[in-house]
Amino acid sequence: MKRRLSDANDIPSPSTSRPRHHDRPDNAGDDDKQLQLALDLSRRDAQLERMSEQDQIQEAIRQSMLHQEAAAPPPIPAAPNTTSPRPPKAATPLSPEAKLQPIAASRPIASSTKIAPLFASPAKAKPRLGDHGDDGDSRSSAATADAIDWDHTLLFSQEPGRTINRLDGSLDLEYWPGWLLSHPDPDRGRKVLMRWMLNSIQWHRVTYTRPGGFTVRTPRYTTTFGRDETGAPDSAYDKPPKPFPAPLLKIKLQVERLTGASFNSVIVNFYADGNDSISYHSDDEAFLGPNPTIASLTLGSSRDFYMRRKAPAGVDVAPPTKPSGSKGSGPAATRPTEKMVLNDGDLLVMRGKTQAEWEHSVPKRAGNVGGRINLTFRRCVSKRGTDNFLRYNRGGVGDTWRWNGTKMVPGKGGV
Ligand SMILES: O=C(O)CCC(=O)C(=O)O
Repeated sequence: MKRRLSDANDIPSPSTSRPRHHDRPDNAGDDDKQLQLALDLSRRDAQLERMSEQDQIQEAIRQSMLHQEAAAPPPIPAAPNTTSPRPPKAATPLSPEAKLQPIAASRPIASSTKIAPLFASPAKAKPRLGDHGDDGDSRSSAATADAIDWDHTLLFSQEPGRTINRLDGSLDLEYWPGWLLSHPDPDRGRKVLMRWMLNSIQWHRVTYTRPGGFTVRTPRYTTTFGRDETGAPDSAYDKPPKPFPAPLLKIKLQVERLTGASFNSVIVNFYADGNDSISYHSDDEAFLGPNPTIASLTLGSSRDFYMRRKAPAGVDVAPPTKPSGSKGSGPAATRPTEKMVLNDGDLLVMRGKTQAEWEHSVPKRAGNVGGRINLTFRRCVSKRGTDNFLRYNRGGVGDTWRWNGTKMVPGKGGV
């Protein structure tokens, strides 16, 4: 099924995808070649850093999808696995129909010729990041992004991803469990990144009015960085878009290298506890272009991630009639579902027809569920989309929040 854009403003810009990371030479094994590779890689990294700066200037906020928050289901008991460090692979329950294949041919190679050890072993129990009470000590609160060790072999897994394909590409996922590694030094890796985000971001709890007049309070903390590439000035937007902060830009570049996709915006969600959620929706608005690739990175506590097809197996999903996309139809019990648990450091890429044909959600959970941050990288193709992202992730005048080292409190400030 081919989706048409229903809004003349929503013309996708030409693809700017960068070459996939696996195009680079593999480890040759002898010293000279290793040295040459290291030089090439450091040149390439320097180039990426320059691109980062340009991106910081040029990128503008993209639009967020109109999340449908109203029909949040009641909480059910939390999955037993809600703490980090993550348990080994058991975390990805796939239904029997799912085909799980290593993607050997497209395996990305991080920017080192060394094979990175997986430093995910729970050497000593550490408190969960984002869990209330965790970040109360001054050292954690003072965590700065400068402490992060960006050595690719230490921060990013070089394990191959897995493809998850259901119903002949209707659901089309690529999944890297534990992609963002736990670092041998807990003060230099993904935990610091999470602390930095908690402490540095100006969070919003957006309230908006749905057609029909009822008010929705978004059940999680959000913000958004980046913008479409239409070149519209800040003054053209409802709110000035914010550029990517440097640490998120670095993560974005790594996700782009890994996936071959190109992103210009990120939505940041903070689920403070099991009561925070996002209900079933799809990121299929016209302002994301047809068949958008969405890359979703999890930090902190594990949460269930549910997907549900918009129509029963064998029934075509109707194309959206509105630029705001489409919801599923028909009894949910007749529609195929996919249930995963997303853990600390997991990267899930949704691509192809996934947004057109499936919805996804992070349901509420009862019990002691720690904090989780989710970054979803997207590519917004119109100014209208950027305004949408701003409205639904940074809207809500006066409803701004800060992390005080222990919990979220009303307050202003931060990126
Ligand atoms: O938190 C997640 O994993 C999902 C977030 C999401 O679906 C969204 O921001 O659209």
